Amino acid sequence: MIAQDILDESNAAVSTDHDADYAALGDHLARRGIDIAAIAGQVAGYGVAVPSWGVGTGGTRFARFPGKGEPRHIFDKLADCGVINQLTRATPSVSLHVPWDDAPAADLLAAGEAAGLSFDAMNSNTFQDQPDQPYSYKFGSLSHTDAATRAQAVEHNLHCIELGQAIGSKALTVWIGDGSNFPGQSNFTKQFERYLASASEIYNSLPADWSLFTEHKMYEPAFYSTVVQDWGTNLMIAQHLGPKAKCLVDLGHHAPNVNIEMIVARLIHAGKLGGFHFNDSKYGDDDLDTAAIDPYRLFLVFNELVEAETDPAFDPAHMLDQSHNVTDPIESLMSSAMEVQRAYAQALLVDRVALAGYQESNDALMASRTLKVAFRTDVDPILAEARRSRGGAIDPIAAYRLSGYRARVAAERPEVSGAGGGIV
Ligand SMILES: [Mn+2]
Repeated sequence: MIAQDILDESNAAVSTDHDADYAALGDHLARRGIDIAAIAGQVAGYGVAVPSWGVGTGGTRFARFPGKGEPRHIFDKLADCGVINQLTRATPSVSLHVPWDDAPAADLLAAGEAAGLSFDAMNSNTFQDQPDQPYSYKFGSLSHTDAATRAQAVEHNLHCIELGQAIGSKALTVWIGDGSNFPGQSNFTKQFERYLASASEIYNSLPADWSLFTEHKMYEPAFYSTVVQDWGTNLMIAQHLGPKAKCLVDLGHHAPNVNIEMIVARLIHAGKLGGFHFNDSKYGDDDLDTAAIDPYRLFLVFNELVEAETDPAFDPAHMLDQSHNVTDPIESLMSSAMEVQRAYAQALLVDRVALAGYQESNDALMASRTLKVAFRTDVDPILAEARRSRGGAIDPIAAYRLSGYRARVAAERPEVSGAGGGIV
């Protein structure tokens, strides 16, 4: 973790400016009838889970260029995730990926507590083969033509549930790489029916207070078809399985220009929005940092979420899911968590009474402008105040750089070979 005196020093350097900016924004929002303290309180209570795999350097199918001080195992990853939450106070939980993060539950619990973190959704992995695994997933897992391979994939998911129960998780996220690369390679209907039968076995083993999130993705690693290719198939799965099954929306798993905020609205209507994997993209599943390219789209997604928040039972899971190839992963994850909070804060500023009026009277221009007024508000002082009020950093990136954390862990953690490709 970062030493308290470093954090204090970092905050002291910018606290006078921050106080002035927060007061000025407070005056501005008061003229719009908005209480800045109430917004800051809501933002402070809003968290997004960090993926354990996000703190390692990612890669492409061409190459991976490891950074300094790469985490060696789940305990290093939890330490890094602890720093992210210490400075941002926006990431109170970690989402584990099994078997990458497999470890005794007692050890995970102790390390989580030391880092000040709880455990979010468990992620199973049947998209790559593990050492000593009897059957290969080369031609699929939950939808494989071979019953023994499907049973092995189901069994792995049950193990994830078992480990998750022991560490306080309440959800299982299932994403499969199953699909096909050639027209005719797979019988679409039979393949989907095999998937549903396998998913039902997992669903039937879910604890009563757990959720099952299924995640769609239009392509990759299969490039002609995937079994769970879009939100329509995902919704069919959730409806087939039952009330504990819901759809996970990964922002990068759609075709370019797809109206994701509208998909969000439709899934909310169906009571099947399970949660999000936040990231950004330009061409496909690029796994770029959240809001790096299109912050307005992220805002529009949150506009739908804030609209739905009036239902107290509405509680989707929020997680970052991105790949860091050219940045320090800790800095990218802190920055992305802040971008998620920014979109949430901006969506809270939307004048919903005015918006509803413009919608009713078909005033398209003023309806659009109402959203833009909220989106264009610089909410940085609100985010900073939310962090500071909970013991975090006014400027997390500056505090992190001041701390020398990366150099310190690089001295403890051996250099990793850069050979080989592969997404991490
Ligand atoms: Mn994802």
